[in-house]
Amino acid sequence: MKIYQTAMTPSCRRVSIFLKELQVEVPREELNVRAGDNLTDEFAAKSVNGRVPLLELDDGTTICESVAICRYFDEITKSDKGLFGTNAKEKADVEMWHRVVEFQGLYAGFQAFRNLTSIYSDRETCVYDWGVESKERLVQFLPQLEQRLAESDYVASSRFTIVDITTFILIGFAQNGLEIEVLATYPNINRWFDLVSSRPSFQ
Ligand SMILES: N[C@@H](CCC(=O)N[C@@H](CS)C(=O)NCC(=O)O)C(=O)O
Repeated sequence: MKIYQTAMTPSCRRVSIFLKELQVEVPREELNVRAGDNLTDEFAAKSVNGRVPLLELDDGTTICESVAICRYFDEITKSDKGLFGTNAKEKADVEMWHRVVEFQGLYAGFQAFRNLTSIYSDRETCVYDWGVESKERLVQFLPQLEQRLAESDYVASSRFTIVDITTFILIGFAQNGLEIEVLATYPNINRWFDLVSSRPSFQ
């Protein structure tokens, strides 16, 4: 098996941190998505969404979408770390917060970056105003996250879960990719960010 990735991209980093948490090593093939390595017919034939990360299994079948890849490894390793939750309520909370953080935070952030920078104008129509609006939606989501982390040590549960990995990727992307000053503005996000950053898998 192997993972096709562009290591520095947020979605690939999300999978890499998750695999480190599970202490699973998977061979990688590095692609340059900015140069269009994912736009070839060969890659399109392997991937439903045409993006990285993409997991290729030994039988030649493939899985795209970073959360689907994480879930696959969580299942096959029979992990007892409960990164997707342990009981009915916690699993539902993980699912709920994961969707909230992805749809209101990460997806908005990606749309902001792609449309403000026109980084992928060779493959999609970039709409600057949609970038501005998407960035604003992400900015408006941050107080909700701050409130949650004022009440809970971690985002979805009282323990570390996959949602903390996704949220860590989101905050790093907001700070560095979109120049939103998150950590200096929100003390509880800052407290949580220090907590998760100290985990070996985040180094
Ligand atoms: N929802 C997907 C997002 C994948 C994604 O957008 N990957 C980006 C890198 S972070 C990519 O492949 N970009 C190249 C392109 O859009 O052509 C996931 O979680 O895997």
